[in-house]
Amino acid sequence: MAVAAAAARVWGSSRGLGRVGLLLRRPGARGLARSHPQRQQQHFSSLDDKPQFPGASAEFIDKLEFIQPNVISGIPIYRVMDRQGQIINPSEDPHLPQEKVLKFYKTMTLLNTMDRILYESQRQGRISFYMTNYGEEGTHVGSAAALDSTDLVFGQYREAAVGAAYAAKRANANRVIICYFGEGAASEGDAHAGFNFAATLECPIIFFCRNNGYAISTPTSEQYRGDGIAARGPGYGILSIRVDGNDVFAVYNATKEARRRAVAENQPFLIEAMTYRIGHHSTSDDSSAYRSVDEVNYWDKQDHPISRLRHYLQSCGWWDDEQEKAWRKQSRKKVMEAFEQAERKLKPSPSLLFSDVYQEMPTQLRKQQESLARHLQAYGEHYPLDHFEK
Ligand SMILES: Cc1ncc(C[n+]2csc(CCOP(=O)(O)OP(=O)(O)O)c2C)c(N)n1
Ligand SMILES: [Mg+2]
Repeated sequence: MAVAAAAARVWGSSRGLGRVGLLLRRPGARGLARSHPQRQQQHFSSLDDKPQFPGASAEFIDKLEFIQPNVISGIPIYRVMDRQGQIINPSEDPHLPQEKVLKFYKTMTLLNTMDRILYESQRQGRISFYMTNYGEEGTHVGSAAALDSTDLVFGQYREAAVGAAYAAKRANANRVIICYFGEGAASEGDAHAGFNFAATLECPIIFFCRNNGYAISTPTSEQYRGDGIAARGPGYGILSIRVDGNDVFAVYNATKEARRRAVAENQPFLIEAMTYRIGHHSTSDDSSAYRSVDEVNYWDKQDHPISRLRHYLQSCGWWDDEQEKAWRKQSRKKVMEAFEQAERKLKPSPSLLFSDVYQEMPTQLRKQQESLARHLQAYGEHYPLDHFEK
């Protein structure tokens, strides 16, 4: 509760005190927030109440004092289930039907199986590159399950999503845009521009940051100095929350509520899901060079999103060891079949390298296309061209 109290003090609000509940925190205490200055006039009872500068509602002080960076710190982490899969606060239980929770579990474990098989395939030289999702299954599945089928999803590393959200707002499309990115990507200039555009243009977007502790080999301690990514939201005037990303229900509740409000109120939301990247960054990385096996084992064995949900399912009597065994076998078969089917397909034609970017091909690109054609003409026998579509 000390953390909740500290957070309430920092955010200048007493809401949320006394219970750990889903509370998307309203940024700052700006009196004029969300009211457009040209549309709405403020009436002041005395000259002292009047903000002296446009763009800030501040009191004057007569003592030189720099604001400590830790003024916004210790943002609490919203969770619904504990590590044993028990619901902590019954009023936060999403009360999802058995069928839906089983779908969560099966999707999370299928992703796990897919990771294992595709990672091995890369090692065997059957595919060129792969990135696993180990440990982050709760963030993917919990957030996706809270969206509508017409919502637009921008996958990792595509921080230009704000434009699509603005278009959706103008079209009055009743849809939300969700943009996924890592805590490393949040350091890019584009992320900051995106936050500011979304806030000022009042766009229906969810910025969903998966804070998994690392950006390739860079740990969060070297990535930023503030209190994570959620702490940046208030600076941009964005409603923000930090959730336990290993708790699929917490992720689901937060995304669902952010989605509902983003559409209803035309405003952006920032969700920071705390999780841990158990796998290497990608098949080109060896994470033993920069972190200990003990650290990885801790998250794998002590706080894993899949085991947490499995505990929940078992305590409801909805899942047992027999079902687990059968499903593991079935999911492996499913992935293997899809993989073999995909392997039999011809590779896309090299000509597609040059299409779908420009309506009219620029000279430089045309030159490259001609150069590739000449190259294949001369050295075609070194390429398995019969493996490619024409
Ligand atoms: C502009 C840019 N700089 C660097 C890279 C190389 N790069 C690819 S992934 C990555 C790390 C991203 O980390 P994070 O955003 O935390 O996502 P995670 O891999 O942890 O999911 C980097 C630096 C890139 N793709 N683009
Ligand atoms: Mg990361």
